[in-house]
Amino acid sequence: DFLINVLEHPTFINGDCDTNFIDQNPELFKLRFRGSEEKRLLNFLGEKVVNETTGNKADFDLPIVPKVDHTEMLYGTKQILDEKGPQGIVDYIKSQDKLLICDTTMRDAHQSLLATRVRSRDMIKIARATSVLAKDLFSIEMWGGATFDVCYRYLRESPWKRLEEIRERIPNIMLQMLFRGANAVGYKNYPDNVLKSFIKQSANSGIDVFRIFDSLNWMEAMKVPIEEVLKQDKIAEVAMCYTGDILDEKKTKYNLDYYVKMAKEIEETGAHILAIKDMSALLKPAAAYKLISTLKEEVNIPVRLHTHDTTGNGVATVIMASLAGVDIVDTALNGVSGLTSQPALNSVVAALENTPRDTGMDISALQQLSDYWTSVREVYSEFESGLKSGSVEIYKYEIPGGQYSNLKAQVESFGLGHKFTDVKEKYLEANELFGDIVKVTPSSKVVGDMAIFMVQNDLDKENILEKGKNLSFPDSVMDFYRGMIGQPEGGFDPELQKLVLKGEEPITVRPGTLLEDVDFEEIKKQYKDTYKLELDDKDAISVALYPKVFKEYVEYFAQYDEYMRMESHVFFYGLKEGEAAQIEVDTGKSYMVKLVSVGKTDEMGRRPVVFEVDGFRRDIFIEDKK
Ligand code: 3PY
Ligand code: ZN
Repeated sequence: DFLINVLEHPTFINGDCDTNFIDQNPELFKLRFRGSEEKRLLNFLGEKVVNETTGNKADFDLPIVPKVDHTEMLYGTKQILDEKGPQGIVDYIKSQDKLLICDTTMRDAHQSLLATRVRSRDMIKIARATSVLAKDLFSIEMWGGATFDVCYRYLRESPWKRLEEIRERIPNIMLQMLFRGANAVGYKNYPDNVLKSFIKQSANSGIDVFRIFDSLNWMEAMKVPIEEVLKQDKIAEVAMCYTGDILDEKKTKYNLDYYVKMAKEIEETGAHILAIKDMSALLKPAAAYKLISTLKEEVNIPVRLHTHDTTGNGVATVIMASLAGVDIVDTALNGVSGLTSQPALNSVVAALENTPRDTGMDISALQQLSDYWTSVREVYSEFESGLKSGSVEIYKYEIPGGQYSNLKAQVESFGLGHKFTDVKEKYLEANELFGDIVKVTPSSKVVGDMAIFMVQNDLDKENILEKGKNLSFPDSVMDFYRGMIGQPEGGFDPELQKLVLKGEEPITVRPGTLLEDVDFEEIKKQYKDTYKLELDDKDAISVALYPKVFKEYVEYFAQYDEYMRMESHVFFYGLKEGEAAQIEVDTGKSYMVKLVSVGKTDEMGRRPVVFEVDGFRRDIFIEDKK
């Protein structure tokens, strides 16, 4: 039971169109499920109120969007890239004395603080103001990492639309994404044609800077994505993940020489920028100074620092990096900075005022943006991790920010909440067993899963070879030893590899060389046959990356519509009895909806919910699932 959008379009209904109209509006030929938009909206709200929030809703003030005058065309890094290409950007960076700033508010900050839950609505509303008030930003990180998955899975919105809508409103600043090398925006290796198509499409949809990393710092795994970004004439920023502590002479594996060697290998790939990716906030201020001053001597391409503030030392690390000559740093607007997020942007800008590395950015303009995000954050409080202060135990455990704030919940879900400290100790021990590996998505999950497994089965370094004979190890650990995540520095311990794989042969080549190309036309055909849906190239890529998640996303729309334009407090909490809100749905229509009352459960297990829509009473029933 489907409708084609064009049949409802006023221009089409009035007959005011020729075939150009159709060429210019391809979205009109998308199929969608039939049903009353209004009824679906009320069901969505009713479901929230009856089964999720049960009428408990705090009062939220709508975040205030600063008014800006944006009549003048702003000239920023995006124009440099478009006019002069990637080399133009490299030349621009090299010609600056000021410290260049990237704002991660729309990606890593909320991924690390708010379980990646910030909706496009809250970003799109502030995008225009950001393009003006933060016009001197080097780039804005707003895509990649976990955002892609979470958009479909939890927010029920399209990450592609997010990108395109933000691109439209921020025409002057480069947009940036985090790309997990062979894992793209997922957790496993994908075939080469998926990686290439994804990069090409992302570039077309608005991404200018691709930060590419590999979770084991394995250069081989990054080559295909690097080549594709270069081919697209976008910025290839290649990262080395920072692990260990270069100040500690007892730690010999990831020492200064290791990073210098890797930096040179990165430069040789043709990368435009070298990034130090300090996902676990291990880079101490003095180490940052030492590492960056050395890299500035050893490589010619610009150097960027990405760090987190998990230990509370983040701003100090950024300032020391700046003194050592780092070109660009990642920070987040103060309202969403600190703890497992990035160091504070406004604080860094203020600290450097009237120094040789003055960023030139306007403190009071940035304050308005930060205030906006402080009030947005209120709506997402249920996704906060509960961490209240920085913690230096992270130097010992080397757990990345996002995993650190999630691990407790994961451990609790196994009924091991009381053993959280043991799990952290086992994380350390598991890492040692693996030969001290880089830990970042997805390799950090291997170590985390192994740590929990060791606690569950009373395993330690001494008994694992004996006890492990009769155990089947977690999938992620199996994949690691199979070589499906790549090859770690120093190789695998052969004894452990045998123990885990129990006779299965591991691979030593890049997994992508063994994976068959995905057939995008076949994906489109399947969706047409099963759902009567015409997928575009972007959707087909999403299916290749997340087959199950995308299928659930599509099936969700049998019941509801996409509510990307709905305010977040309504999206997450519905309405309170007596509360009214103007609700815009994605077809562009808008309804004034008031929740009048929620009645008692009847003999059929349903609760009557009464609304008023544009002044008319509407009664629906919602099954009480509690
Ligand atoms: C991600 O892969 O999502 C990260 O942010 C890694 O640090
Ligand atoms: Zn990060």
